[in-house]
Amino acid sequence: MTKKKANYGNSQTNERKTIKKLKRGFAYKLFYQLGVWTQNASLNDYYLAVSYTVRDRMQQLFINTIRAFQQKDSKIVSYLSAEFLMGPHLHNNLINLGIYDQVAQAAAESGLDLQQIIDHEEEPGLGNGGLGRLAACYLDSLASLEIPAIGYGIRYEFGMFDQAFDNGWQKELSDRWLQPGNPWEFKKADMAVEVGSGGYTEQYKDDHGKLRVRWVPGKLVKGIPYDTPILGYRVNTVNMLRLWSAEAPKSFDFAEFNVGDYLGAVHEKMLAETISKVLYPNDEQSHGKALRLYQQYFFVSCSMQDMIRIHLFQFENLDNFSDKFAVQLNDTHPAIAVPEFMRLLVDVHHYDWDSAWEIVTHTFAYTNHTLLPEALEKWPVAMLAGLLPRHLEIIYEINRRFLDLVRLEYPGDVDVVRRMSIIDETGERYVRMANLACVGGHAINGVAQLHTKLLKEHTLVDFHRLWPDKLINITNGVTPRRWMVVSNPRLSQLIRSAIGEEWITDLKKLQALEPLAEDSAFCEKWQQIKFANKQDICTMFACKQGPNYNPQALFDVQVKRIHEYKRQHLNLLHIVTLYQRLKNNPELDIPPRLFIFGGKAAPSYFMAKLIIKLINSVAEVVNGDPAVNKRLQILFIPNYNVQIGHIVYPMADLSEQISLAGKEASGTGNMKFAMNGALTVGTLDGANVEIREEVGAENFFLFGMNVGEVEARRAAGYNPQDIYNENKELHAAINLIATGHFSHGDRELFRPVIDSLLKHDPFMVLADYQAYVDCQQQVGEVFQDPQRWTRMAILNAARIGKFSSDRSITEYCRKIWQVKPFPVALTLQRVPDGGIKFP
Ligand code: B1H
Repeated sequence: MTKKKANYGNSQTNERKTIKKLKRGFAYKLFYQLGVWTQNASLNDYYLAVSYTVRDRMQQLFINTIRAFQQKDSKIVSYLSAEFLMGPHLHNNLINLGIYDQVAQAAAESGLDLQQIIDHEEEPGLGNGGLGRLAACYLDSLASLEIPAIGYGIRYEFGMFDQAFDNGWQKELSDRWLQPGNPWEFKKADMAVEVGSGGYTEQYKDDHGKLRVRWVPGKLVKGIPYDTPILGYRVNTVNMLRLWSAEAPKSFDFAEFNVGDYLGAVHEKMLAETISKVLYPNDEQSHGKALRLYQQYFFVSCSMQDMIRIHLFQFENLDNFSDKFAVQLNDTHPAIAVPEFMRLLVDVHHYDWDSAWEIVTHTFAYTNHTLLPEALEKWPVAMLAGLLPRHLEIIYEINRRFLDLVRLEYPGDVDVVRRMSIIDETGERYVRMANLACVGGHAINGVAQLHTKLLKEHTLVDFHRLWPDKLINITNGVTPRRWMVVSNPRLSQLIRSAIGEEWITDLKKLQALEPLAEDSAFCEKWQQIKFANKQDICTMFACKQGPNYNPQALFDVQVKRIHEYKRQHLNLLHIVTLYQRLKNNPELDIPPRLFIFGGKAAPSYFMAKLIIKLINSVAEVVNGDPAVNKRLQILFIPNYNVQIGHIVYPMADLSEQISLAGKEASGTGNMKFAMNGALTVGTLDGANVEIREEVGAENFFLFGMNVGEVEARRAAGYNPQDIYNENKELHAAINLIATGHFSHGDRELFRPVIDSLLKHDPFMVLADYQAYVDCQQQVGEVFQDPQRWTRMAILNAARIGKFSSDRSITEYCRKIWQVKPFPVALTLQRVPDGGIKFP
């Protein structure tokens, strides 16, 4: 298919011209926009100058896409998410625009190093982990598939904290991502909207004498949109990420000022701005935090008002709203959108309840991302009553009508009514956000086959019984643009030279690599690339205690949030086991291994922080012990984020996906590793199940209990102490930690970890220990046969096509959103030299 595309320098004859223009662009931006000249310019100035120059080249596409949104026959996907973990923009935009080489050349001719400039970018870390990163991958795929889409979220002034280590303990530092200036966003001050809080509701008669309800908020804040263009890969579509920032409304502080309370007004202003100040750094629910609830309401209200404005720009009323917008709720964090849209329709636009409900339920769909009961959101009724009194009334009315339906369906069954109610009345009363989201939308989806199955059987079993077609599966995916082309240029180039470029937008095409797994010349190149990627990381991080890291070693990597269910401590028990084996038998024939960890712990999660300290403590002893440190080393990379992910996935040999079966909804790191030719050691959890199906059981290191076995084991009365007593190596490994070998003799330091494992072991680390250690033995043996290992690695990459986010988004479009690609025609040209005539 040939499309008319914006042509920035991808034809030979234009090449020199483009480079010249780029060079002029850098100088121009430096001089006019940043107000500096080369002698005084800092690296940040150069970064900004280059980024502004690149951004200019996206503008024509961006403005044309926004005009396309305004066409009546285009349907827009609105992705509502409290998190967007975008990662750095510059490199990605260069790749998607197709001007990387020209910009690198122009930079070099200007005396600049493009790589250094790319590395300088402070990434927008507006997410905790998988959920936020998934939103970012989906925005990339939506644009690349030419689906009109807006990502709506919060412009946190402080994103995810920066992690440092202080004597092995995690220290949190504030993330000042906006300080160097953000060249990618456009502030749209005149598109601000107002959002209320508190106050009361009242009845009144409208002009026709009809009795209505309205909310009289006690306070108002202003939401200011900041728009970031989201470029598709080599297409004309440039979608929009619209993030809301909170400010005090002018009228408000003037009112205070007039009565003389200037400081009071400033204080109010500060309070208003607190709303979008900081991302909550938990990968679970932040129980009972009113500010968190208000953050959710704030961005949801701004976004719904924004969509209504866009809609009314084209249509007379909101009757056909759900033909124009498909609104996806990324977990329950934006679920307050359901009562908010009802309020806007009924109270503000004067729809009757039933018509409004029809519009609402045709508009929303909800993605569930977790089975962990502690992560299911619920808000105290009392808190809602104070903050959002009208919404609480609306929730009650939604619930009343819904429970009538439940009673009709299951006459006399009071238990089912109690379970399905949006209000939890078992103790203190709560609003259950998952129930609200299930009732308020037309589709619910899980994020991997196993996850969806468990939702149907457990977490959402009643909803599935009531509406058997509503709950569906859409397995997660990740974008190959960022996770291969941007982050692994060496491998991408090899694949390109072997099978062309189509795989970048059609990942199943990687299948063409399969026969090359038998081609020794190709395998050798593959190995060289992995080796070069590994060397990079050895150069980047010097070992503090022992010899430098060895690029020949097996790079065994676990990067993800630190959480007991993800079982970093199982990995650690294996390390301690190998350490003991080597101490007892220096002749042991095992390949050298470098264990790499990365990940942050929620600041209030004591056990996760202690596990970080434990890993760092074991690292100190192992790396510093000349008896083992040629064959065993540990590297905990601090501050794991998207940027570090770019380095980590391409150099991994082994991907650790070892959560207890039934706990990880999907996982997405597992996909990124396999794409880059790492083999997985993993349980039958989340998307591991499907990855194994795709790559073949013989190319996947499986261990541990499956969900059924976990349940049976627990039902039979799980006692971790028995395993500890019976398993000699495990016993010794635990004792080594407990007796202070890794804590300078301190037997108390790690006692909470040991106690948890021996007394409760909620994530059954001990039950899976032996299977894991045995499986790792097999991993080591296969690694000692490089030909075999490489073949398996190539087959992993060749068969990973299913896990492209393009496939996920295509499914969302077809099964939930009912939207089709809407290619953007370049009707608006770039600003002509002679200027433009204003209307
Ligand atoms: C996932 C979250 C999450 N599931 C609450 N749930 C949060 C919940 O700030 N909060 O309150 C933040 C995040 N994140 C992850 O979603 C799953 O654990 C992964 O398995 C999954 O791959 C990812 C994307 O679907």
